[in-house]
Amino acid sequence: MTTTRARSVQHFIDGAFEDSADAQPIDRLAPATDEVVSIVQAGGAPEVARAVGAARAAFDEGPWPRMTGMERSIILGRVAELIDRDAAELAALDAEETGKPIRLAEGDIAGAAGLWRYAASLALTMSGSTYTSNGPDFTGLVLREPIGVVGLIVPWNFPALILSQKLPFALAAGCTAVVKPSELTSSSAQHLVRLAAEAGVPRGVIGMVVGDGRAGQAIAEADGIDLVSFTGSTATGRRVIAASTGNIKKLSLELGGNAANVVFADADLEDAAAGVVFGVNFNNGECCVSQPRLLVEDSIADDFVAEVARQTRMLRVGQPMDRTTDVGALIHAGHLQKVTSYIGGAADEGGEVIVGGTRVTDGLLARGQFVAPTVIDRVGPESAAFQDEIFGPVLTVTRFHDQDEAVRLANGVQYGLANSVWSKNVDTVLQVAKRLKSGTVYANTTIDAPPQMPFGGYKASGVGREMGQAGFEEFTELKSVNIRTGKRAASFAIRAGA
Ligand code: TXE
Repeated sequence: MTTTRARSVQHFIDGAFEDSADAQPIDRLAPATDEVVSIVQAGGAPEVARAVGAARAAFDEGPWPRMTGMERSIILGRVAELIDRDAAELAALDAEETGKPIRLAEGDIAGAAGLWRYAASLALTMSGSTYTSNGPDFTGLVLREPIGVVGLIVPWNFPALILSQKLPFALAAGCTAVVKPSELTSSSAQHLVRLAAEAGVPRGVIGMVVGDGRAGQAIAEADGIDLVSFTGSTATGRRVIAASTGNIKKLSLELGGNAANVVFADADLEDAAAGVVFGVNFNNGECCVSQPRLLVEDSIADDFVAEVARQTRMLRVGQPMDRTTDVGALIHAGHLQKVTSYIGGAADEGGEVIVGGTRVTDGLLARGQFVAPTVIDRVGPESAAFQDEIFGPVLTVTRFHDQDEAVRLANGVQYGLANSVWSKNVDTVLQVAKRLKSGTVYANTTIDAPPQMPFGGYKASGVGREMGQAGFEEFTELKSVNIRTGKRAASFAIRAGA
């Protein structure tokens, strides 16, 4: 059903918003109501080529890479202030298009502003190093330079936030960018691009091509792009790798996850139970660091699972704009179908569904893609519900006897993005944290992402890091400049060790 208030979402190329020349736009249905809320232009190779051309010219000839870090920092800081100014509008856009609760969308926007502020500070400190150990007549400079034009492909689960994990860091380094938001959630990206222009980011520095995988594919293939930073599924990440080989692009890939919450008997169990319930239901479970696998020491398992089940029953499934909602609508009908089929599959394999397990269809919720927060006890490690990224509010419970078994279970999936360990014994916490194969380990806490901590995955969860100093440096190249002073020695003399 189309409503009269459906927004138009356009490409932003060389400083101007525009439609595609001929492709049919994409209707975006709000997942909570099934009404069309956005009409999104469907870009492809022609739009990407033009946006890349403008970004290339802005990089090769424009002012942005030539500004001082201070000048770039001031502009990025101004974007953060504009995000604060428009926070309510940005949060409403993301809540409507993702189906997530408005309180969480507000948290995303505050986090996005924080990322622009943090990146503004990095613009000031971009630096290389100097070697005085190359010999008396040599000084070795390692220069850090912006990598060039970057392609930023963003998913739907944290539209403004994940864009802000990439774009301000690239800009801080002096890069220019072509952005592609998800076709499901492009409106906040359109607003952010406007704010960047208002803050003074020069024309051509940021281009945006909206549309589906065809636009993403064209970015991954484009010879004029030097690096692609992609967040999305592991399957699409593999396509990005294959498409990127023409000009040997640098890639930074943040792919799927399937985190475990490892709870030992000596944990603060009240705290741990609240953390487990939050960790799997946060953002409707549609979160790459979501924690859908509870691994619990068998001596406390029955009582602990009962407490987790009790707290899960208290969660309120509801409309995204209702401030009392804990769990909103899933992203689209196909995804709801995928999530419920994992629940059915686990039950068929002997898992005990002790909370939820079904779609929620009370009253107006019947129009949207709502599923009850679910707990499935006694799920084996071979089950698809244990192995795959379900991406919904679905917790599986598996018991362990000792630390070795806990670590083996936690690491026994293809992903390695994040895990949590709960214990009051510092030996256990550190031993387990070191043995877990994931880019992030939370100890006695759950999902959080301070901008200064690097974030990324082991194994099939990806390559490269976002945020932190390491995330900033992804957008740079190093150049070694070895400077000789004084007269050069004989022509073919090679210094020892060179
Ligand atoms: O992701 P895609 P989908 C996982 C999660 C989810 C599953 C599928 O398990 O259920 O992936 O989601 C663009 N070349 N995550 O299909 O396809 C696409 O337009 C280049 C985890 O929505 O990976 C969008 O902008 N780009 C994840 C972006 O890729 C392409 C977040 C992500 O979409 C492309 C999202 C192509 N060939 C899903 N095809 C996380 N790590 O948080 C599509 N795209």
